Amino acid sequence: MAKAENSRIALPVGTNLDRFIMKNQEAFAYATGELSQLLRDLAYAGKVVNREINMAGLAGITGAYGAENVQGEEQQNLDVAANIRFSRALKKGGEVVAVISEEEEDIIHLNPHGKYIIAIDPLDGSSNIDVNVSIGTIFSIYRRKSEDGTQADMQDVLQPGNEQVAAGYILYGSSTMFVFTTGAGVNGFTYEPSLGEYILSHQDMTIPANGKIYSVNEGSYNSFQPEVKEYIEKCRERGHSARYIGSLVADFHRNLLKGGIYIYPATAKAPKGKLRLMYECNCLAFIAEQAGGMATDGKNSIMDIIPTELHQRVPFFVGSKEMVEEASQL
Ligand code: P6P
Repeated sequence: MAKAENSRIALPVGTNLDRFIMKNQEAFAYATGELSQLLRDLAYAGKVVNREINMAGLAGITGAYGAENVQGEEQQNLDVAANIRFSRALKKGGEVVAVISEEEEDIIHLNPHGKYIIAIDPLDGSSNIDVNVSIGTIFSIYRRKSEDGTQADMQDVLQPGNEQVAAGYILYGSSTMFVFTTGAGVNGFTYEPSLGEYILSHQDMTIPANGKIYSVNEGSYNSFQPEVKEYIEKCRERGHSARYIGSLVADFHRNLLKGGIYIYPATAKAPKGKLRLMYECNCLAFIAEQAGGMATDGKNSIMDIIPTELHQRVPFFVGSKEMVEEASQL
């Protein structure tokens, strides 16, 4: 179960990420040091991607790459660049036996002696890159199930969200933040570029039990199922604010801080929902639950879903516990 098997070690705001990971390492489930190194590798790749995003307009790397990913979505140059950066960092780190990525059709096999599996969306919301809207990296970490020294198999990569040992996101916004959990609460680190360090700025993040913000693309309202329409009507009657950035990590992060619900339901264009279970929904579901929130597919807990495909899509309801509960019981 992706429950807190760890004791929380409170460290002061201003602690850098390396020190935080080191001090908490003893508390990590399966504390072996490899998970610590893996988190550092992801954080490092995030620094490189952050620099490329900030320079994109000047370095001529915005815009479309000229190919589609396995989802049939037009890849942006920075999608491809981010995928390369994270894959290289994980390959070099040696802790990972395999990666599943939004940008790769099949499993990426790395070190046969690696203990961990990564599921990653290297750069979510990439259609917003050229208009300077916040975007993000989303990741999950699982322990391999198969024998050391072998190639990862589908049993390794198709694990339910409850098996995650860690999850996080990097938000490339007005400031860049690294937010993650290892099952002992959620902590947020703000990137200080002049130091090249992530600094603890949001300790033990908790999402308000209720909120007044709902995030959904109401342009698809006519194709929503009746219970989704019913919930949106309730939000409108209550005078809640509609806030939808079109970038999942940005919408999720705001709702985590202020309270609210993000919904990407089944629509006519996306009958199973648009978001991917393995490298978007499970990751944010783990963080939401660790922060006291909730995540469902509109009925059942996201992290209970037994995956059947690498790029499986699911409807996604995530955020304040009371809001997600109500929306999922209609
Ligand atoms: P729509 C971005 O493509 C994304 O995966 C999420 O970041 C975002 O919340 C959603 O899709 C936006 O999708 O259909 O509302 O444009």
